[in-house]
Amino acid sequence: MLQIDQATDMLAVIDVQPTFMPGGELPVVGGDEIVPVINHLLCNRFRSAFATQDWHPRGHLSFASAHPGAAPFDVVAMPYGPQVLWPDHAIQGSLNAALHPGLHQDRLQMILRKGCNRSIDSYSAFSENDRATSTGLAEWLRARGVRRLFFCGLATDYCVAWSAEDAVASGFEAVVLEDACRGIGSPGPDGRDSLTVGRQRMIAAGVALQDTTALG
Ligand code: VGL
Ligand code: ZN
Repeated sequence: MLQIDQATDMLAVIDVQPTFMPGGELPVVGGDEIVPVINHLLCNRFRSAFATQDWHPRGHLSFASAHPGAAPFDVVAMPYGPQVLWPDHAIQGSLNAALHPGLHQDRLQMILRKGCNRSIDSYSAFSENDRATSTGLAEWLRARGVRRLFFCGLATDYCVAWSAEDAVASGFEAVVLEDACRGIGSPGPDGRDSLTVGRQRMIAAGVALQDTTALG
């Protein structure tokens, strides 16, 4: 059992947006199923929570459409390293980029928008994919006395995994609540899908993988 300490624990709700759900531009299988699970955490478990929102301008360089001849899920070399290309998604101001309308937003103390820079993707809530541009989240959390983050949302293998790894790198404890997340699971060059790779990376980084049933 994991006992929640309301003074130092916070729930991190990652990219719970229709753009990542069935019917959206970059659908994650079962992405809509986690909304009631997360609402239960927001309303009955955690007193403190924040959310992130993927928030891209049109023509964002993580979009395959911005690279002539490329297709979604191709990998290209960017100045900051390899970048998976995606269908156009999370367009600033579009209906599908809003937080899911059923999410209990009244419980959120802060909403962080990321991926606004046209030339750099930002999976992590802490820093853009160039690893150089901080979002300021670590300082915001420290100012509030947060020591441990519990992650839920989309997608397990991208924005959740990168955020949880960066949380540990920034000195926080990180727990990913896997049944409150769904993953993309895109096939990799070595035959291992991104969900397998992401879980192994998180474990190696010191992130705890748990289910919501472990919460006391
Ligand atoms: C995400 C791919 C591209 C995510 C965002 O929220 O995991 N994945 N943009
Ligand atoms: Zn994105």
